[in-house]
Amino acid sequence: MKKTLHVVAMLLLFSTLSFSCVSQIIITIDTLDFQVQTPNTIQALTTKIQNVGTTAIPIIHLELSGSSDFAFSTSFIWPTVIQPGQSHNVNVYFGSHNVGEHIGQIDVYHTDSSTPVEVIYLHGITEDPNCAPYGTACDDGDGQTINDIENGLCECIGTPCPECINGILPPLTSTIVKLKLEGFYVHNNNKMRTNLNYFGLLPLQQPFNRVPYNYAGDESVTAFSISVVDWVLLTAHDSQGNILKQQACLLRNDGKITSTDGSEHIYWYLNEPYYISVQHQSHLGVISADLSFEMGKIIDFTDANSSHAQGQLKVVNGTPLLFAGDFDSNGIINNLDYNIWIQDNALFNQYVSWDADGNGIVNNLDFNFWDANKSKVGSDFINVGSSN
Ligand SMILES: [Ca+2]
Ligand SMILES: [Ca+2]
Ligand SMILES: [Ca+2]
Repeated sequence: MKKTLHVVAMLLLFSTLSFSCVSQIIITIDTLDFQVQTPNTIQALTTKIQNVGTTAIPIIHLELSGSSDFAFSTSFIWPTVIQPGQSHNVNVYFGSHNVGEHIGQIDVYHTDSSTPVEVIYLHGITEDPNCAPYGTACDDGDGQTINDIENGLCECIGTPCPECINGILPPLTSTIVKLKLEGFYVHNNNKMRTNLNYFGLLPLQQPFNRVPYNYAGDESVTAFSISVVDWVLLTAHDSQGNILKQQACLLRNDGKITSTDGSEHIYWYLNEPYYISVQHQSHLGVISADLSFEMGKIIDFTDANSSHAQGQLKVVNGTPLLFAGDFDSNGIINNLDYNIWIQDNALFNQYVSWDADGNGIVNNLDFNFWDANKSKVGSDFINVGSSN
């Protein structure tokens, strides 16, 4: 049987650019994607190495590694110098006798260096004639991937979409949240203390990956800006209180909550209006008064006139504050919290949930916050889905 051989060029990532300030080289395309419909065909693509700097690039050479299904040639003889503004073509050929996925790379070296200064990645698929052609729409059965297509090897592959629900990206909304913690609040300057940050006690990874939060997010920072007070956990709830989404965020000393990248807008991909609750490890959580589905919705728990203050906040000298003293973070301030404090009530330079005033020291001052607030119960909604 005679088959017609088609070469289908799927140049998927042709717009990708690679920059390097050090080498002053641009490789026009840093990933070359080939598609070969059947075995024993050859496909050629060209990439370009260009000196975009103002000085000559030292003598360099190229090395091909990985799959034997690739070969390359250049438009001039190596080694050489690439002058400013000059560019040179690198021709890459792909062909295989074997059905399958093939990966290789071309490393670009300065001759005086043993590590490549740039890399051209190569990717090819030799399609299996018995499978659906590459690009055929399919369903990989995963609701958190989109644009699912056959890869020519009888596999359905989707593009990761962590925010997707049932394979559809919901609308984007955002909230801006502000609050003050009773224990951390310093009335003299209307800000919260940043001792935990100043003394290097704050964990770089989000701290809610424990009972009762059981939040497994991977939020982290490499360093804290000086205004950061502590971590807080934001949760979007549906009208019944069920958890829709969660995000570990940072509380600033002025009361604003930011994402780990510093954004005051906390973004949510959601299909329905939602409440926002905020939890802090030594304070009772709070939840917004109304369902919202508004971009940039401001939820200000520091506004004494806000309906959010109804019973959830403690107004001290006119300033609404989250109640301190929930040392086991379960939404109720009671004897169980006292028991935690009494077991370990003389600590120094520690990050613990029974340090109610957030100064890194556990002592009677932390007990006093618990004592003033004991028997206070937080919103039921906040504890839906937690394991307390
Ligand atoms: Ca999918
Ligand atoms: Ca408690
Ligand atoms: Ca303390």
